[in-house]
Amino acid sequence: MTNPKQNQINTYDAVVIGAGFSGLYMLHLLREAGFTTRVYEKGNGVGGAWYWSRYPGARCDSESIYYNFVFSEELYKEWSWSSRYPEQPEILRYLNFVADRLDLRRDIQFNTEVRSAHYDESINKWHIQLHDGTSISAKYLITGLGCLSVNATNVPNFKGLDQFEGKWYHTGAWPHEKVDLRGKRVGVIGTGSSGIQTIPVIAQEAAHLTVFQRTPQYSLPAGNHPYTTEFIQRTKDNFKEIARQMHESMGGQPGLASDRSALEDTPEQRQKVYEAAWEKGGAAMMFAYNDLLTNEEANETAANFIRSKIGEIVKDPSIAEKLMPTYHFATKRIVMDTNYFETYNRENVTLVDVKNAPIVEITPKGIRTTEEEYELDIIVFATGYDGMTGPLLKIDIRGKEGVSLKEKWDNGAQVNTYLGLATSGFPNMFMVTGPESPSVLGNVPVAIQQHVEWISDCINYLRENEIETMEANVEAEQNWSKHCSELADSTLYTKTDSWYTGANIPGKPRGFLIYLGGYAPYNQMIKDIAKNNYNGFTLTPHKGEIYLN
Ligand code: NA7
Repeated sequence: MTNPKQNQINTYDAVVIGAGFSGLYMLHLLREAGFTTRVYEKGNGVGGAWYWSRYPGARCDSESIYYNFVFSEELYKEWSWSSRYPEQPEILRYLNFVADRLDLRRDIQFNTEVRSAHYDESINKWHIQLHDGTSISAKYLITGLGCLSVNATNVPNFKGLDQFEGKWYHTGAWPHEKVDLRGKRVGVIGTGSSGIQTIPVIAQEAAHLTVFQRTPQYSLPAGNHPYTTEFIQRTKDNFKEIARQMHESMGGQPGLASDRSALEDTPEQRQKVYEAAWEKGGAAMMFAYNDLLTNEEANETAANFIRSKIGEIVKDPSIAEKLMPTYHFATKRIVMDTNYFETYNRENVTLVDVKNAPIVEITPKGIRTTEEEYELDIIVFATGYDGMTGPLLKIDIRGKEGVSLKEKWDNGAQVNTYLGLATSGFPNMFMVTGPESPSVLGNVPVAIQQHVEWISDCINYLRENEIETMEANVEAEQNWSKHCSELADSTLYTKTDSWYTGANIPGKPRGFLIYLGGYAPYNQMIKDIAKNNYNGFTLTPHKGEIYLN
């Protein structure tokens, strides 16, 4: 039977995929500018990753007062955060508040998956196919998929998962109804940010918790605390200054950078600096000195300090030893916790080192490593995502001559983008926080606002100047990718396997897909490129004349 919707064609100026921070703001700006815009969202509500990541203990690792939109003073002042690091339900409420306040829902189609987006060169339009067979066409395609998305959760391919008699969940696709852990034997695989947030909370409810750890982490105390109404009022009174500092900082959160090398200080001075940063909590440790990410010796001083803290907190020295990381501090995404290491002092928690004794299979009763079988009622996969490229490659996106993004990027070759905003061969397609943009190395809503504003200004420019298509030049993107790799190679980041490098996904081509030059310099650079008639892009006017920049 043919699906009646298959013949139904709708045309928009712009289609946006995803209704998280990116999609919401993109819709707002394009609609304000008079473009017909439609957002397609897989979930039954707004929020993106915050809609799906409902695992116990899920919270943000950026400070709440910076983890919001600052394009509107009014909007900022109407919302009040309750604590320094907000929990997932509060962030989701915030995004719902934004959607309501800006009346965005009427242009968002929920419960809708975009299956494919193919560029038709004969009419310079994108044809977008939805899961129910509906076809849409649009002049502009904008991906607001996020760098880590429910589409690209990583559930390792363990033998036997389908035979497991209990229940299993991935942290990034958690059920909406409460999962009752009381009296249950729970296993958590993974000790990244999600694992470290959920482990202390699960331990309090479950009968027993077994943590399967492959790589120990330098988790830092979050130092979370409620905000007073006076403090929140002060942030509102200082809105302009806060917004300015966010945009002018290297990572979207002001006040963190140091101008000193760790090696300039004596061990005693360093100890004091690190103690103060540990006490302050959050990301302060990472920014205690300016060379922790570029100098191995400097990095090791911070790594040693954290290892000694783990040794002080965890009572059993053999468990403490297993929890001590050895990779370069902060070269995996830094993790912040509330009582993570303390959790290993509990009677009902077991730590299993699966680096030494890897998981062999999931059995009907639980998890079997090379050494032992652990019986479980629930398995939690806190095993992360196929980050950066994964969310884009899960959709069949094809550009000119039917070439897919997958063919372009997933064949072992270097991912190529221009500024992380566009990629050659895919005209009139823009990626919010795409690969090779600053994206996840900072406070992501700021990176999103910078990209969304740039894309919106760009689409306005194309309309005003009667430009039919805009496409990144091959040479410009090759230079950009080379620049990104060189910057990454000048740091310690590329010496560690992580989701930043693609090493967490078996078979994924390696590459450091984040621009490390900092949010503020990057934002200035993309603005200058725009001012310079979009240098590095080819703009083709309606009449067929070509401007090569
Ligand atoms: P992460 O940070 O990618 O962490 C995933 C964890 O799962 C990490 O400890 C991995 O160990 C572990 N893992 C992955 N695959 C396996 C297998 N096959 N066996 C055992 N352990 C495994 O994901 P998160 O969801 O915690 O965080 C993602 C981001 O969300 C985070 O950075 C914040 O930006 C928010 P590994 O370290 O690879 O040895």
